[in-house]
Amino acid sequence: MTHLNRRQALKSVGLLSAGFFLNTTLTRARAQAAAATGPHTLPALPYAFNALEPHFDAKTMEIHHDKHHAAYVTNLNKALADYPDLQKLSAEELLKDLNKVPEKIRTAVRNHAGGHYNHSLFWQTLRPEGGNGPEGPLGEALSAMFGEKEAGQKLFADKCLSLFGSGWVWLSLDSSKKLVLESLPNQDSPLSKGNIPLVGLDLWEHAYYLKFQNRRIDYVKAFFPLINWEFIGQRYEKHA
Ligand code: MN3
Repeated sequence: MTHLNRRQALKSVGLLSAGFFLNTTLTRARAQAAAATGPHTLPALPYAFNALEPHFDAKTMEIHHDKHHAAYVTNLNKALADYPDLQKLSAEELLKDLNKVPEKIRTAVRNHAGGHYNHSLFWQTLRPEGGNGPEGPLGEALSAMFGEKEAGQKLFADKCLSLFGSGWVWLSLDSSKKLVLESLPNQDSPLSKGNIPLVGLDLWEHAYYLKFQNRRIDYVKAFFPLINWEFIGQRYEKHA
C-alpha cells in the first residue's frame, strides 16, 4: 500500500483527525485485496506482524488484522452498499450518531463500523518499544485520576477480567473531558456514548487465544509494555 493509500484508509476511518502521522515505511500491500469494494479500506499495520513479539505473537497479529479486521471492513461496505449518502461518512461519523443510520442496517453498522474503527485505533496504540510513559499532560491527568501507574494498570486489568464475553476495555475521555475506564460489549464504541476513546484493549478471544488460551490476565500483562503512550498522549492533548 502506498503512503497515500494508507492516509486515505485512515481518513476513511476518521483517525487522521487525531493528528497522528505515520512515518513508518510500509513494505507490502497485504490484505488490501481482502476488503470488499466500497468506501472503507483496511489500513495496513504500521509495523510487521512479528514486530510485537514476544508479547503479541506474529500469527495472531496476522489473523487478527488480515482476517478479523478485514471482515469488519468488508461487512461495513456490504451494509452500506445501498446507501450512497452514508458511504460518504467516516466510521467515526457513523458511530457518533447511529440514530441517523436506518434501522434496517443500524446493528450491522454499529458492529462493523465499530469493529473497523476500534481495530484501526488499536494498531496505532501499539508499538514494538512502547511502555514508557505516560508523560506530560496525560501522565499528570492519569496520576490525578488513578494514582501510580501500577495502580492504574491494576484497575484496568480488573476491568478486563470482569468483562463477561467479548468486548473491549477503554480509557476514554467523557463529555466533561474527564478520564474514564469503561468496558463495552461487542464492538460498541465509546464514540456512540459521546466519549472519545484514547486506548482500548480488544478482549475478544480471537485477540489472544492462540498464544494465551484462557489466560486473559497474561494477555493483559503482555499489552502494557506495548502501549504507544506518545500517540495516546497526542490524542489526549487534542481532545482534552
Ligand atoms: Mn479483534
